[in-house]
Amino acid sequence: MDGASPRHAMESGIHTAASTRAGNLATAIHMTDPAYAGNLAGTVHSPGHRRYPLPMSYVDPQAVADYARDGAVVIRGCFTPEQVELLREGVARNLAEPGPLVAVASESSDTGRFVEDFCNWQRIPEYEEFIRTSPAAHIARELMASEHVRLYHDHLLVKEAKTQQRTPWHQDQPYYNVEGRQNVSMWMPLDPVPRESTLEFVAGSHLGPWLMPRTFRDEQAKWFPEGTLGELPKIEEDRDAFPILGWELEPGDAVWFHMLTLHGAAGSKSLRRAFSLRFLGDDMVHAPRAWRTSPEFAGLVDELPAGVPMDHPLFPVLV
Ligand SMILES: O=C(O)CCC(=O)C(=O)O
Repeated sequence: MDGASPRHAMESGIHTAASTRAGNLATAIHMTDPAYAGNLAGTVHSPGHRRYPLPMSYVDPQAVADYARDGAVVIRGCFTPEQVELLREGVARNLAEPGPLVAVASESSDTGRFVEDFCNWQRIPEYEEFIRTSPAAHIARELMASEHVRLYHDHLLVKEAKTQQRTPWHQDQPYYNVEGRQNVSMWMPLDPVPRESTLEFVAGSHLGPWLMPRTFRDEQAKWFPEGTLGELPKIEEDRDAFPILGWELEPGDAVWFHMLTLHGAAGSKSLRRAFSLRFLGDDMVHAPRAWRTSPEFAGLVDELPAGVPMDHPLFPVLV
């Protein structure tokens, strides 16, 4: 199903877009309530008594329900132009001074380039400011239905103009060194993204099995040994058979998806800078691997046993 949706908000701040293919509904939420920028949703006042603050809600309950059902949801306008600009500055700094995990995920013959970098928040001040001051962690908390939110890592994904390289369909969780159900990844573009090159999701795949992670360019099984996990279906060869969600996006919008949700993206005709944050909820624990994870957290296995929360300075609790 395509979740491409009109960008106008209805009075309630929620609009529902009919799917063009599979007939399911994809709901896009507009954060139009000015209260979201503050800390309190309101107060309860009973005569003669003090006012009790109500806990702030950053996310419409419909988005929380959609996330639980589909494993992916779009939240429109969740970040201000200033927050988008802050990240553009961070990305410029990151590209000028790449970190040790930087990688080019496209062929040298590509007419563009797909550049990724990971785990830079401690050295890129704009990233840390965004992580600590934007509503991202609060939104993550509500989507994960978690009391606390821990940062897992940041991930930069830049497709230069004319990049042909697809992001192959994959789940993120099998590449990682964590396990549990309460998690969410935020992916926000810093440039307008048309429907044809947006990040897409297979609705409901977060409820299914782990599938074999492979290298993007040559499909090698560098993580789980061959045969230990089922193979991904050939989604691109039979797109109509899958409930595919995807939304045209503007800077300030973000898509939020579960670490087990199958996702992928086409190449991009125009520059597509995307910044992603991965969040961990209460039930997420360390799952050391016998192989190099992506991203790798070198030496962590010596500091954090298996099965415990990711209680380490690399993974600060944000909320
Ligand atoms: O930006 C892309 O093309 C891919 C994004 C992705 O796979 C991810 O954020 O996990």
